[in-house]
Amino acid sequence: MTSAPPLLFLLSLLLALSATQAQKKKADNPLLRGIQGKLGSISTSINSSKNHTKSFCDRVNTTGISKDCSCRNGNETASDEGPLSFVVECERAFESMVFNDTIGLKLVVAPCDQAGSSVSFNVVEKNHNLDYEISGIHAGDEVNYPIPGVSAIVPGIGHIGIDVAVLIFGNPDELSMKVGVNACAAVRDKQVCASAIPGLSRILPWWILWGTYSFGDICTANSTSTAAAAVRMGSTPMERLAKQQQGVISEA
Ligand SMILES: *[C@@H]1O[C@H](CO)[C@@H](O)[C@H](O)[C@H]1NC(C)=O
Ligand SMILES: *[C@@H]1O[C@H](CO)[C@@H](O)[C@H](O)[C@H]1NC(C)=O
Ligand SMILES: *[C@@H]1O[C@H](CO)[C@@H](O)[C@H](O)[C@H]1NC(C)=O
Ligand SMILES: *[C@@H]1O[C@H](CO)[C@@H](O)[C@H](O)[C@H]1NC(C)=O
Ligand SMILES: *[C@@H]1O[C@H](CO)[C@@H](O)[C@H](O)[C@H]1NC(C)=O
Ligand SMILES: *[C@H]1O[C@H](CO)[C@@H](O)[C@H](O)[C@H]1NC(C)=O
Repeated sequence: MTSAPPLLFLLSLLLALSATQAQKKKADNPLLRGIQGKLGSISTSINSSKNHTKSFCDRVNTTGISKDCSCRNGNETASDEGPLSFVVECERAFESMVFNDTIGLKLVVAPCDQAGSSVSFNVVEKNHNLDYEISGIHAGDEVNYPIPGVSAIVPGIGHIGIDVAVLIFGNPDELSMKVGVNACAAVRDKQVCASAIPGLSRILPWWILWGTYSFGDICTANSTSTAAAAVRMGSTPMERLAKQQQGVISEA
């Protein structure tokens, strides 16, 4: 019976080890990593000695991207993009009683933009044949852009405008993004968004891209040293992070 305590000890050690393994596994989940990054513990998952052969889309594909979307790396020949950009194109048909429409969203992301990482979008809406574009949204911004004239009709609330929600903050080394389509309304002086609105929560928000990325190595490898230095100056305003944690855009 004298061997029992060491055995117990070994057993508990094993249990403790497997618990640590489980935690590690959880932290390695790219989706969780993206969300954790958004909530503040960004730097933990960033390893600057990344595989330099991975393109923007290789990295975006393995983080959060909607199955309604495809990613392609920008190139010299296309007019609306440069080689140091990537394009995410998405489409979804919302066949719902409260919102029956098809929305297409094209996102052009320029992580290495010298004025700070930036994004442009183009939204296409089917029912009204609308084609609407916003460009030059820079890191540090968190904005809901109403899609003109497009709304859901929710019983008890009425018309709720449909927005393109764009959050982008950080720099090419640690760029956090969350982009999609959402709908928010003021109800009794409080801003409520789709996920808290019965009937609408089943279809919106439609997040198309979310995550924290490290693109700095691509920017550096493809620019002069001065340009790379300028890129790094598009830094992270931490007030934004705090604001964003309470903001409408941060809801899941
Ligand atoms: C970063 O990744 C490389 C290889 O992928 C690894 O050798 C290195 O130890 C990592 N560094 C840190 C700080 O995690
Ligand atoms: C880097 O990524 C490429 C393509 O994804 C892969 O073929 C290659 O093996 C990777 N290299 C390392 C060292 O991980
Ligand atoms: C450049 O992008 C366009 C799409 O915008 C694509 O048709 C073309 O094949 C691309 N060229 C290269 C060399 O990848
Ligand atoms: C949505 O609209 C299409 C025609 O535009 C119609 O056929 C379909 O029944 C509608 N769906 C709902 C849920 O209202
Ligand atoms: C960056 O430069 C490297 C080597 O100069 C090249 O292989 C790679 O395709 C470039 N990446 C982009 C996005 O242009
Ligand atoms: C993601 O990146 C490109 C662009 O969509 C695509 O060709 C590829 O199949 C996707 N998946 C990857 C790289 O795993």
